[in-house]
Amino acid sequence: MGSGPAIDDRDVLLVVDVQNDFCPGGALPVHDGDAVVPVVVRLAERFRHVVLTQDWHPSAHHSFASVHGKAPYDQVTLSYGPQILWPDHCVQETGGAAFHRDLSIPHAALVLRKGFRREIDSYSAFFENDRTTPTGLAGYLRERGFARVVVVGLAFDFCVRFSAEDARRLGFDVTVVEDGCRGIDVGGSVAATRRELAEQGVRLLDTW
Ligand code: VGL
Ligand code: ZN
Repeated sequence: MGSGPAIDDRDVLLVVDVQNDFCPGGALPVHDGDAVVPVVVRLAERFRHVVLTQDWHPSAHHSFASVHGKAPYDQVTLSYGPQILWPDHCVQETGGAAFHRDLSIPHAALVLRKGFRREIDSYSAFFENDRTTPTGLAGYLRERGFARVVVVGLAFDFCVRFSAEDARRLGFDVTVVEDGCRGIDVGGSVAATRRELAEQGVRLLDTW
């Protein structure tokens, strides 16, 4: 316990999308996704400041393959660019959109929902997939005076990746803790994520 760098009051833990649909048995299961839960809970106990994100789609969301009559994991071009199509997942107020039942982080201060506009997906906790429409999280973190963002959750190669990259671009010091993440790995996306994060100056730790 407590083996990683010291945690101080300017650090915030960002817990991305630890929801039933991304866990085994869910609609868009990430291999071993539920294995992050005990890791994230223990890590969160050591942070004073924690923010959770929740993927939160209306039915017939445009990231759903079913809407386009296509197969999951096909790609299409939407108004804002390429979009991978997913099985219907994290539909608002369904059990699949709920946090994993063992994700117990009572002191989390903010739950940020994303992906709630039907026409646009939102992998990042900071911007929708047009990369310009803000969620407001950057303003929240700045106003609270946080300097370092530590990112864990699901999926490593999508929502964790986009959130970490945007946080870095916005000027935060960013660390991703890999044993608190699992990936989907579409066409080598896990390896590409590791490379890309390192290139952008995001620190990757195996564990903390
Ligand atoms: C995610 C695909 C679709 C994620 C969300 O949380 O990484 N991936 N929606
Ligand atoms: Zn989604």
